[in-house]
Amino acid sequence: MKLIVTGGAGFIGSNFIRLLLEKPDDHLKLLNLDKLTYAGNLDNLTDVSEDSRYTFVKGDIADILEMRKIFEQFEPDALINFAAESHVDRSIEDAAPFIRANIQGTQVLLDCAMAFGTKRFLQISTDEVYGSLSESDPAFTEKNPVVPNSPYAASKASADHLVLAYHHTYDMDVVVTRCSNNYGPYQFPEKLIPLMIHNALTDKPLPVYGDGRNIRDWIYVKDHCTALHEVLVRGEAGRVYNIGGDQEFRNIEVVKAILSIVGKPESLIKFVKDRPGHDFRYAMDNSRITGELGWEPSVTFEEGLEQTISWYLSKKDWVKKVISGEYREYFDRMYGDRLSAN
Ligand code: NAD
Ligand code: TDX
Repeated sequence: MKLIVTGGAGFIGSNFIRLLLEKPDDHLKLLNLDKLTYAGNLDNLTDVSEDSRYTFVKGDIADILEMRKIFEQFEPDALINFAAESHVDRSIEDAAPFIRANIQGTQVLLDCAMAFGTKRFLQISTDEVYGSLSESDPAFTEKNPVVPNSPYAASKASADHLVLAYHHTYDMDVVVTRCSNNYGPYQFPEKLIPLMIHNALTDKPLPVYGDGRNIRDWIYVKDHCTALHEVLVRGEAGRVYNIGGDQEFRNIEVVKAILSIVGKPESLIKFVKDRPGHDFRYAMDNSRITGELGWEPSVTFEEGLEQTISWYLSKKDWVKKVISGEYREYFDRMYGDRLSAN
């Protein structure tokens, strides 16, 4: 199979590529297509870069001319679209890059897939398209309405609608997955878990938004990747599959668990100004993927968090490299006032 993986230099995409290349499949040809934004990092894939089944091409999924050339040359059988602007806080600062990458980029890929006869299109989406739950609401099923709240979530929801519309209108073989919060190796330290690990290890304040009672459903990235492989190979065309870890925790519980594992005091926790429009709770009902494809999450939050912290401890150079330059400016913009105002 010839497979294009867009956004393969990011957190989940690089974990997915590693999972595929670990399988002894001589028929696989994998093209990693990534723009290498601040979140894309080829160091995430140094261990597989010499694999003869793997190629990397730098490109912007929203650039139709570039994309047409790549499709023409590679002639993919399938495409899995991870490429996106993925951080909610950045979308609140400036929505424009999210509209371009997440919506326009998806439209360009769909048009190329249609024009060049790509047989399967897997769109990686998120639980955030369903909006927010209260404490007592049942978890999201695929039948929940799509009511996104942040510019990021709205851009992902738009892309989902486009992908499903191409199935309805042109009978394209598409599948959409919506996953809960991922954590694990190679996650950029702007998201909650890697940021808190990094700050705890370097004795910096841990900025918890609002009162820290917001709830997320955490999934270890490798479990997400095994689910994606099942959906890619066996998912039904035109269908949406929810993927979750069945591990709901309040942010403050997550932060305290990290401090306890690394042996740092809770006095490092700093409650800061809340995220505007902050969704209270996400939770995923996995019954469809479990019932139809037999997939289940296998890593508990305790195991996954221990493994993730060990990984960050063993990859201090990786962290050092990714938090230089643009990251520092972002951190000052995002947290400078918040941390000094409290
Ligand atoms: P990430 O930010 O780590 O990686 C995104 C990758 O996309 C980067 O390598 C970046 O360079 C690339 N990219 C961005 N714009 C591009 C463009 N225009 N053209 C080509 N490449 C581009 O994100 P992630 O956390 O790995 O998320 C991957 C996907 O999974 C995203 O679509 C995200 O919405 C979705 N998702 C993420 C989570 C999560 O918890 N991280 C949960 C559910 C769904
Ligand atoms: O410094 C912080 N302090 C804090 O309290 C950060 C970065 C986050 N938080 C809170 C906000 C959220 O309630 O932690 C929770 C998790 O925040 P993020 O890691 O930014 O994730 P979230 O906004 O939940 O979105 C994530 O899950 C769905 C991913 O970033 C998305 O790409 C994915 O689609």
